[in-house]
Amino acid sequence: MKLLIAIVQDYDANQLLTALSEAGFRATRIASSGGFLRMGNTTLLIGVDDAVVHQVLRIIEEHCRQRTEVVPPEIVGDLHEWYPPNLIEVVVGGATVFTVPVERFERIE
Ligand code: 2BA
Repeated sequence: MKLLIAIVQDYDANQLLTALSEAGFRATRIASSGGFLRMGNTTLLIGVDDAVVHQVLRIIEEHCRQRTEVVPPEIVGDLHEWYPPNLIEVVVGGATVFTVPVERFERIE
């Protein structure tokens, strides 16, 4: 079994969760924020059998896309001196996914 830790943009999270659920995968949604932009994003914990990891990755690819975000001036600090405020951009996403081996999994009923 693997635990997929997927960090996605908030814009994509609902559609992605719907698609995962429709495909029969369980997921846990955690509200998170990026360490660089300090903007909200969504972290999904998805526990799946090894054989279907690629299916989950494909669903993530289908529902998460790259976007350009403006870096808030207060975040860039000294860069202010070289760039006009509000014009520093970074490309974010589609998704950052960690695939972690699961030693043990139990659902207590
Ligand atoms: P943030 O940390 O807010 O980063 C947002 C975007 O800013 C990144 O997009 C990247 O394009 C840029 N960026 C991040 N750190 C940077 C730096 N030190 N210098 C220049 N640009 C930088 P993504 O790479 O697509 O990452 C999207 C979000 O995924 C991140 O939000 C963070 O929450 C998470 N993430 C990405 N890589 C990670 C990692 N190695 N470990 C943990 N979380 C990660």
